Amino acid sequence: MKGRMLALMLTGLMICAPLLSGCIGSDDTLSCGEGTTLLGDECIGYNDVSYTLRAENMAFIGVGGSIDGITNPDLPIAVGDRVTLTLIMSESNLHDVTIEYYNVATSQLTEEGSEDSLTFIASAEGTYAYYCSIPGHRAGGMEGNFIIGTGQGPSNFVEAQIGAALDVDTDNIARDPLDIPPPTGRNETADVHIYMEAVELVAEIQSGTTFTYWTYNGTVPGPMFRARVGDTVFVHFSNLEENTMHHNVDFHSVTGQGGGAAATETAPGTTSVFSFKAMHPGLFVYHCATPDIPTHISKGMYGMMLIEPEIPLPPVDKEVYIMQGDIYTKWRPGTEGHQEFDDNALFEESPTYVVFNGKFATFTGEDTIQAEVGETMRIYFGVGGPNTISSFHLIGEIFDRVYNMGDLVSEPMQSVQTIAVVPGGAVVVDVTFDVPANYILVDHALTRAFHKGAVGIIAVTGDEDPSVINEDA
Ligand SMILES: [Cu+2]
Repeated sequence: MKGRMLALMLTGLMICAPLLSGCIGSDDTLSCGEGTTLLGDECIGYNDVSYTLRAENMAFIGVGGSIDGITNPDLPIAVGDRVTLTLIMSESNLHDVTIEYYNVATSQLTEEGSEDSLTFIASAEGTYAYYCSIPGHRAGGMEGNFIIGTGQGPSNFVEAQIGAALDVDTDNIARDPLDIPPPTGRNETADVHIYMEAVELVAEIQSGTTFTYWTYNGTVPGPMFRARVGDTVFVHFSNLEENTMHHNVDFHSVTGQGGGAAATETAPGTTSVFSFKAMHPGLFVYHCATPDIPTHISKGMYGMMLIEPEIPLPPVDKEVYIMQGDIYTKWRPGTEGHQEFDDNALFEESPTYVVFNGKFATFTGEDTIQAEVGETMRIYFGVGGPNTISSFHLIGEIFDRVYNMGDLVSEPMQSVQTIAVVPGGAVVVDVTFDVPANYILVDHALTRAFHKGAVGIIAVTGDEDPSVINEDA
């Protein structure tokens, strides 16, 4: 497509004898005169057509003429017209206009009042989308159509091939599941300061395949924080200067506007601080709530905060922090190269990856979680989502205690095989390992585990106990 467009543009610029109807040709080459363009094997004259759109609140608004004030207007064009489309920023954000079929785009604009244009010759009849290519913005509503000729056209659009894998900014995007602050050990309230940084970075989603993540503190999920009910928590939230997007945090543990999202809305290169009182105990999710919110979450912006109750949970031998998320990419798992975010898949809620701690089959190989026979493990498990419910299950074990929905005040459920954890929800499970085995963590909607990546291993070593299981009986 690119080569053909280039040829069209060049032929449009070439000058031949001005009084000819535009064409100079031999048997297999044709070039067209100024003001004409090659369509099929004919040179025809073109008109110049201009449209202007402004970007505002996740939409394109028409400026002037028949499209004035219309949201995501249809833009009619005659076949062969030379089209100039100008984008004006009506807000500070990050937007562009892309027409994938014609392989043209404006530059990505940030400043309110800035503008850029693109030009192409509408050589093919049909309906072709214009949209903002910033991840999530098309799904968020920044999409309209060029209607070229009748709008009925060839559907000869070829799906793009994946590009080469990018250099990574980190060796491992997955947060270490054992990296959890210890219990507060306090029986009175205190002021607690937490420090968070929005970090946009490239990492492997699986071996040979990279993805651009948006994170808190450089990992998925972000840090687990720990406070006690009644504490005052001071949140220090920075957005790195080199980032492209605004970010913020909605804490489910916060009582008040947006869970702190309004107070933490932060442009690249700046820091926000706010405080809240932890009114309720429980295990709470936090996540980004900057539009397009599902995209910011899917790309990795979630984590959890444990607000300990007045009567703490019984102590355990080992604590583990795991979160599930669903990721929407253009190509299926196993495709090597740099995965791109897919707005259509997000809209259809059809994730290509469903993962623990941000990565396909995390906690396998050298990242397998280790434990010993007789240990009791407490798993803090949450779903960042944005969309899929987890049917959380540990193959080969039964959860002894389940603090359902992250409720740490009620009596726990007991002897549970599988627990549903909703997006934006969490659970605390305790499990004691009776015999050695490779216990397999899954979302028991098993396509997600074995095709999309929601699988991990807890390798338990120690003495066999044939009274529990005898594989040679
Ligand atoms: Cu964000």
